Amino acid sequence: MKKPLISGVAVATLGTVLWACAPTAKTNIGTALPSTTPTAESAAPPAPVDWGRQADEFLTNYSTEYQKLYTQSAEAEWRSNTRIVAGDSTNAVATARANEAMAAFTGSAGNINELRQLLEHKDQLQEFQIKQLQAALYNAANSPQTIADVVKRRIKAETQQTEKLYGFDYKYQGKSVTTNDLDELLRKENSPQKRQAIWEASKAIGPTLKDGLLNLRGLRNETVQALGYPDYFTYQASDYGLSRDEMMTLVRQINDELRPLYRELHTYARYELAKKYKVQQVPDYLPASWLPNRWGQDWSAMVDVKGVNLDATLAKKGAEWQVKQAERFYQSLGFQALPPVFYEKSSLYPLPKGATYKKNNHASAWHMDLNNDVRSLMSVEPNTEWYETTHHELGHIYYYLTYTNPEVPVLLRAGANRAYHEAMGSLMGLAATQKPFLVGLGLMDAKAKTDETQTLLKEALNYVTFIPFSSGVMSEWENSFYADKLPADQLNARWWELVKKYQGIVPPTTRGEQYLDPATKTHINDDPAQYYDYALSYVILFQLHDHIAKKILKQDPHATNYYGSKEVGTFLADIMRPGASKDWRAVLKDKTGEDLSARAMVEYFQPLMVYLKAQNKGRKYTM
Ligand code: X8Z
Ligand code: ZN
Repeated sequence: MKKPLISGVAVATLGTVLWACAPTAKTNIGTALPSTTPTAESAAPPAPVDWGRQADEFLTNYSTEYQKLYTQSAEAEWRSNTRIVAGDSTNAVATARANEAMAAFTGSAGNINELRQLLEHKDQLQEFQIKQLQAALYNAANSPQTIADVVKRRIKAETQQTEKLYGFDYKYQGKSVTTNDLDELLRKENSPQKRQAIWEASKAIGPTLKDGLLNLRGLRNETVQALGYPDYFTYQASDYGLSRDEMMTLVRQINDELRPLYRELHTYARYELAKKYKVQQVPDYLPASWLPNRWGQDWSAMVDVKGVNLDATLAKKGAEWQVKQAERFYQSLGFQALPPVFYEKSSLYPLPKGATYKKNNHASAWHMDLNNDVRSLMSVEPNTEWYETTHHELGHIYYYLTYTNPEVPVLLRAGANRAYHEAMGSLMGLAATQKPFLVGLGLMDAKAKTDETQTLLKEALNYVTFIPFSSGVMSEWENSFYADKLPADQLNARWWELVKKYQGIVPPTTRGEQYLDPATKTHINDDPAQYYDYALSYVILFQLHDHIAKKILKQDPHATNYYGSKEVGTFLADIMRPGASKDWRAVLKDKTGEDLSARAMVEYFQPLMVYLKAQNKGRKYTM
């Protein structure tokens, strides 16, 4: 989840601050500026305004108040996401209040006016100041107090949607199940009939979220329109300095570049899964219930690589070991140990059976006070998926800790862009599954003969299959939903149209408008119009990995061992340390010599093309 303020799944994105509060949040910052127009009475011409000093004063005051309100909001959100009690509105009320206070401050007319005025004098300001002012103005657009009532309603609707989303009681075969249970069943079950029932159970939440989501679309769009953004999707894309069209062009290009490989994987999976489920007629499109993931975004559980059984190894080690091991990996690169607060206050594991409350079931990382209070919210179980997710979340945590330094002001404590924040930990997740790493840590027998092609296939079923989902289905649907005002009676039809077009997947039975399958993806509700972050993060991840393997470690990108390399740690920390104070394009160019491009990702999987083409020889291609 990307909570508003905890931005991005909890990544603190600058762009998501909301909240409006009572008059208490008023500060005098907005009135601190001297008038620029001399009055009739003034005898002497006014002294020239020192805009640089003015900006400094404003930013100092603003940042202090912002950090305080952000912290209060994060604490309230933390409670709302870790303790969901049916019928108890205590947390929801407290969260709404904290978020309103935040909104009243960040979106106050005084602050907006002053920010605009200061930004009119860019030529007299430093780059560093301009960036902070722009970040504050971006935040303001999410809660302009000129339409305080709309913002307030949006905050309330968001809190309610979160409670519905994570308070839902999933049922399979008459019993309550967790999303972890459903995921495990989808990875393991071999009967197509049972698979369909499991898949349908995982989609039962959709209709319960429909009214809330439609209401939120209106409120989110209306909120940002007050500051001149045409719609919420455009607003989110602007955080990258891109227009809506530019963002869509970028993600479509990424999708096109990976398409030939995806087409081979799709053909391969149709034939292999038909064999596995003993279905005579190979379907032209993959039934959604055949895939080992609720949305078909990760198919890696389809393949077991002989000699590697990571799941079995992890099962023996246990969930706690996984978190500690991920921390050790970061430490081996030179990062510090996690601060005690991380272990004291995080919520890392599933709730005990019989708990009387629920918690957010999607992984996230939180920068509670934009300082050293960092926490993660997960439901870690010992398996490969959570092993990677643990590395992913610690990537956010170490990003937070690294840009929390005196050189980076509070307003710029965010990723170079949101995708970088998502890329760091996913990169470490990839590195932590490569053979030399596993052998080095004794997680795999050094003498085990493993098939490199099968290993690469398993990776492709994880990383490549994700691209049509993220850059295609999710981004296109949210673009339609927010910017093109997709009619309320076409929400599910549009979703399945995109799923077929981009993923080549179809639902097991007709899914009419009584369902709302996109809403089963948590991000659609609580991390809106940002899912391309993940598509871009995979592209960046492979660019960083390619550089690390070839230039730093001098190893084959397919078989690396980052463990213990301080040079790798320095490389990553150098990207993290400036936070959002450097231009994201410049960072990539400086560090890898390349512009953003799927080149490295395509190159990494290229050896697989030959194998897949041979496997698919004589098979019917349908995409
Ligand atoms: O949502 C996430 C992270 C959030 S911090 C766990 N991811 C995407 C997803 O689960 O859909 C990571 C990769 C894709
Ligand atoms: Zn993340």
